[in-house]
Amino acid sequence: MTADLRYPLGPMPTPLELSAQEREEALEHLRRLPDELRAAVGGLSNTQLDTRYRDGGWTVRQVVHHVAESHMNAFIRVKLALTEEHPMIKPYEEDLWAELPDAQLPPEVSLTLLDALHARLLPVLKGVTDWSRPWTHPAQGRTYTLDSLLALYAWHGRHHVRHITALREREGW
Ligand code: NI
Repeated sequence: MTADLRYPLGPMPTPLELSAQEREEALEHLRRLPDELRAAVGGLSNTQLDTRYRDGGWTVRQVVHHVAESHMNAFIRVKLALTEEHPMIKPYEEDLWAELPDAQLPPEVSLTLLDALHARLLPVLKGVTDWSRPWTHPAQGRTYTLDSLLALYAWHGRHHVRHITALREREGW
């Protein structure tokens, strides 16, 4: 039950190579994400925004800010992979980031940030000609490609939107 609430769309995708159609679909998910996240929190009160989407999980407010900072990291990783040979990316402690004071700001701050961020991320991704360009995650010691990054973040946005919409369905909000 807890696992289902945490992974409503199933686990994060593992490294893989996408077809042209799968890339188009992933890009479309990323294009729509800012609007979908804004719609997911639309009309929620501060009390609702400060409700955890599951026991022990983040609040709705923390989820929104997390998506923005996760996708900021995605943007940096894409640009590193496109401009350096086999870069080592920098992991970060997402649970600790979510405890810093900016995670208490109104969601609109990160929704506006995501609008601008995806407006820049999408053209960069649409310009990719070699989806096999690699990057390495030092903690995992594994090498990934731009394809796996695209699949990961297309899943990631929908995964967190679903946390919020599933909570609203359960609570009747
Ligand atoms: Ni996440």
